[in-house]
Amino acid sequence: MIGDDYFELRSSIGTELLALAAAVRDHAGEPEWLAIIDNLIASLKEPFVFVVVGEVNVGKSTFLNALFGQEFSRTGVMPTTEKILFFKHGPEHRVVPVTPTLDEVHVPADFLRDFHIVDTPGTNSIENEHQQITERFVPVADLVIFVFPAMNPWGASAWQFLDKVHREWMRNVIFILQQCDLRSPEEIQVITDYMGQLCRQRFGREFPLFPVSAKKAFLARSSGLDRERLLEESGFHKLENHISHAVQQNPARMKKLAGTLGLGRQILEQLKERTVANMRTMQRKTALLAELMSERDLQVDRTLKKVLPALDATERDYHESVMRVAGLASDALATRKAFQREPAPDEEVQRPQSLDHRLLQELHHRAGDRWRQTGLILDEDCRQFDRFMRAQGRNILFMAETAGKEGENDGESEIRRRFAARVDSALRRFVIALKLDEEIEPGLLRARKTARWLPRVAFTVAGLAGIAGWLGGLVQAGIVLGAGLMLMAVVFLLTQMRLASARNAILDKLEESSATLREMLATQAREEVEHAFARFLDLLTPAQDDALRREQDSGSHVERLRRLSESFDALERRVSSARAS
Ligand SMILES: Nc1nc2c(ncn2[C@@H]2O[C@H](COP(=O)(O)OP(=O)(O)OP(=O)(O)O)[C@@H](O)[C@H]2O)c(=O)[nH]1
Ligand SMILES: [Mg+2]
Repeated sequence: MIGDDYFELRSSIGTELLALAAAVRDHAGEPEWLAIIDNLIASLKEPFVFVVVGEVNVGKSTFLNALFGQEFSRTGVMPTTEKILFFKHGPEHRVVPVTPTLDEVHVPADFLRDFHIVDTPGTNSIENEHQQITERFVPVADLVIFVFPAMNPWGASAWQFLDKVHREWMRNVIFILQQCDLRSPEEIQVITDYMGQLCRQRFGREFPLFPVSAKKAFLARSSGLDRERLLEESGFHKLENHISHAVQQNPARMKKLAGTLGLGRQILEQLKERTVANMRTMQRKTALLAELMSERDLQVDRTLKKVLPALDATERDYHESVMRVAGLASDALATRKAFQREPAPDEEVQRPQSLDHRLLQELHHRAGDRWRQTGLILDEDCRQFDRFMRAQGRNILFMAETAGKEGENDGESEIRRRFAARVDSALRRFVIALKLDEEIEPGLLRARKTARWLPRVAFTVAGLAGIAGWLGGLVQAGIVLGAGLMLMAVVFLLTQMRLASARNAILDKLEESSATLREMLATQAREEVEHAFARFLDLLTPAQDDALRREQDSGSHVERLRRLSESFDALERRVSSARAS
């Protein structure tokens, strides 16, 4: 097909412009850019205009039909084309009269999308229309085809018409010597030589001249019989090459393609710039988020370190509290308690003060402020990190208006409240787990059991001493009394030992639990610090995921535009080499 290379190049440019439009849409480019690209794509479709001129019945219409391989223009032995016919593509065959001398003919033939064909009546029959053709169609024509009949190419009207063609448009003119099958090759040679000479004389230049037989070419194309030979003889090969070349090298068209590419390139570069800037922003964002993440971790460590002094001090507080509680335990397990009368089950007794309660009180009293202070530190650290994060992320993670905004700042903060409550509950859990009060009762019970032997022993000793005195005299009684007193002393000591072991058990437990308390408080504090700083993770993690995804996306956008840019490079090279040749 005529101008295949050109149309291939043009459609490649169209494809890349479509790809560019898609990229503009996907990468949120300016709407004006899309409008420009749409216009460029539409203007690419602007068809070539071929105008055919010649005398009546020289085979102009046959030539056009042969050139495009379709019988779209009527031909005949009698003068056939009576008006100027402007052929263009349309969904169905339709003739639209435009002026009394011009019809627009819509034909559903594909080649008419790329070519608009102006077929004219013979120059000798249309004196009046000459002006219309020369003024209206020749200036817009990409190719003006003058058809001369081989039997008589010297008819005056065609040559006169040529005189009227403005010099400027002459470069688009080609000569066709039609119906060459009616002449011998030698005659054709003589005619073409002479036509060349005539042109030089009349116009000071020659026009590309092609002796052809449209009849043979049309036969070759329509019947397909003996195709190659007929085509060869028709002279169309050379002619078509020339027209293709003319289409391909058409300076105005090439300039237009170059211009189209240039405009597309400008949009592409702007889009690229924007996308690269976007990618850089995303890279900065992910880097900043990574930095904030690790800074957050570091801050957690720093805040945890600030908890250490409170832990150390609480250990000391605990030891002091233990002293107090130990005193209370000693009271509860005092010797006299073992020898007191055991209360009846339903009797109202003043219960000894709870060691658990006392220990908790002591711990609250001593360590309460310290932990409130620690809560304050945690709260302040969180606020500080919040400020730091917002300042660092200003305009990148946070819009300017929210960048300065902190979390709520009113009264006792949630962090402090929660921290105090959790530390308190840790202390409670610790004390409850000690079960100090539960140790007292069994210890006392054991001591009482032992103590209960004392009156029995006393009674027995008194009885035995009486009997010994009555039977053996005073000495015997004295011995029994002495032994009895010793036995009582043993019971007394045993009771005291029982009490002491209960007390010691409590004291040991208290002393040993120091590490447990520290561990429980440390765990709780760590949990609280991590919980308090987790709010930043809630903010930073999704932001980081999002930024990473966007960074990847913008990376692939940049890559996509880079590939598009390469395609533009290749097309620009093709256009400039076509323009250069
Ligand atoms: N032998 C021969 N006859 C041809 C050739 N081309 C066209 N003809 C004949 O010439 C006659 C006129 O052909 P058309 O194509 O209608 O000529 P035209 O120049 O369009 O005529 P108008 O529209 O009337 O000006 C027809 O009978 C064709 O068959 C050719 O290459 N060789
Ligand atoms: Mg005709």
